Amino acid sequence: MKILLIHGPNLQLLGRREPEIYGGQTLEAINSHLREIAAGQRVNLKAFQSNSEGEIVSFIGDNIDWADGILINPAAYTHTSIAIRDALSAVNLPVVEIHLSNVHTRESFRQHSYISPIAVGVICGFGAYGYDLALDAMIQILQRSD
Ligand code: CA2
Repeated sequence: MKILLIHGPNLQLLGRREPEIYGGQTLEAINSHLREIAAGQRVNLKAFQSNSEGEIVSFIGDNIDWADGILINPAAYTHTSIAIRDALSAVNLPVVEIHLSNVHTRESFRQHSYISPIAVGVICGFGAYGYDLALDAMIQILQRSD
């Protein structure tokens, strides 16, 4: 099983700013924890972070023949990016959308997602643990489709 883990803009700051909203773990800590879980389940995980919408679109397209599924926290692009949604739709792989914070308790502009309608499911509000849940969900989804 091959799974992409995509992090959107500013998530490289995790653990260094606003821990009250996004938690105290760094992105590196989240990635290595997830890689550990993935390795134990014989899952190959490829992690990527970018602050650029175009780079995220290209990364998705470049991995069309590699990946079986996509975990993505599109960060602010969740609420703005038709380009990322179109890239995700185009590759036609199961997508799980993740948010560290519970976006539904926050500003109204965070309550619309361009990604959710094309995702299998959305996990939000559980902090870094949401990534564990998302990986677990993706493994179940891919096992069912075998
Ligand atoms: O809750 C989430 O995971 C979000 O995707 C995070 C985005 C926000 O725009 C979404 O509405 C919800 C923001 C990511 C910014 O990351 C930071 C990390 C540390 C310090 C400051 C920003």
